[in-house]
Formats: sequence, structure tokens, C-alpha cells
Amino acid sequence: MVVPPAVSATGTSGNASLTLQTVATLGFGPHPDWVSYLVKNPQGKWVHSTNLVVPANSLIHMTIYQYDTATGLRNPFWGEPLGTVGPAKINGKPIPILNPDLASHTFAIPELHVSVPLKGVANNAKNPCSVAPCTLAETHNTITFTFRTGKRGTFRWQCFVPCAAGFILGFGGPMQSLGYMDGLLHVV
Ligand SMILES: [Cu+2]
Repeated sequence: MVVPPAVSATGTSGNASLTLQTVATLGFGPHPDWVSYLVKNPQGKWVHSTNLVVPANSLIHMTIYQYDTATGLRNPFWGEPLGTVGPAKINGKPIPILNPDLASHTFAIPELHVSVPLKGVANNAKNPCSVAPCTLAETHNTITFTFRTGKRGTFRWQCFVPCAAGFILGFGGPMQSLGYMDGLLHVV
């Protein structure tokens, strides 16, 4: 099995930061047309990975640049941000509950009771990003939130939007592949 490279959060034990992006089509590799997450490494380079390393017993400050359009949630439950320390925000404004139709992806760590919906960009966005890595000049929503880690361990995280275009019920392919819409959170 191919495992994407591990990418560490920046910062110190106690307070660390991670920056991710989502893109509608990755544009390279064995599945260039798959939807995907990417993560910025401590050197500032975008890496095609969902294999994240964060410190234990810490606040993890997340920034997610969301470049994809909405697919919509089947279960509106996931439209509510859960498990964050303070409010999850979109473009600087708190997200109370996201209309489930507007969700493009979610960032969810079920075992840590964390789930944050990511609002898609408009279908007619002026400057859409076609392939990764997308840049801040392209149309995006910026979602920020903080969650707390506890003990060490490895926890699965994933998206709950059926965003895998071309697969049965939208849940195949990238939705069941590490490096795309599934990931691992290593709490160390
Ligand atoms: Cu997704």
C-alpha cells in the first residue's frame, strides 16, 4: 500500500498550526482528475498528502483554503462545526451552521469529535483553480478553526461530503483513498 509522506505541523508543543487546501482536480499523479486535499509542509511547499503529524495535548490551529465547488451533504448534521475551541470561521466570520447544500468537503476527525464543514466556491467563480497547488490569487474560501489534541495516537480523518465525482454514490475513489479525501492524524 502506498502511504503519502508525513507532514508535520509548525509551531511548538502546546500550540501548532497546519495549512491545508482542497482542490477539485489534483492535476498530476495516477489520478489527475481526482478531488484532493494537500498540505503545506514546514518549508512552505504544498505536498500531496493527508498524513498529518501534530503534537499531543496541544491546540492545533487549522487554516484550510477551499477551492472546490459545492457538492452538498446528504446528512445535514455535518453542516454544524463540532469540537472546535472557539468558533470555526469562514473568511473571518463565524460559521454557525452551514447550509448542507453549500458544503464542498468536511474536515472531520470522528474519534476526536471534530468536524468542520467547508463551504464551496460558486460554480461561476471568476478565477477558479483547475489544478493543484492552487494559489491565493484563485477563488477560494478560507476556513479557520482550532481543535485540541489529547493523548498520543493515530486517528483517521476524512471528508463526509460525497464528493467523488464519477463514483457510485460519490463515495468511491478519492473518498476511500489516503492522500485524497482520507487521512491519518498522528498525535505525537
Ligand atoms: Cu470531500
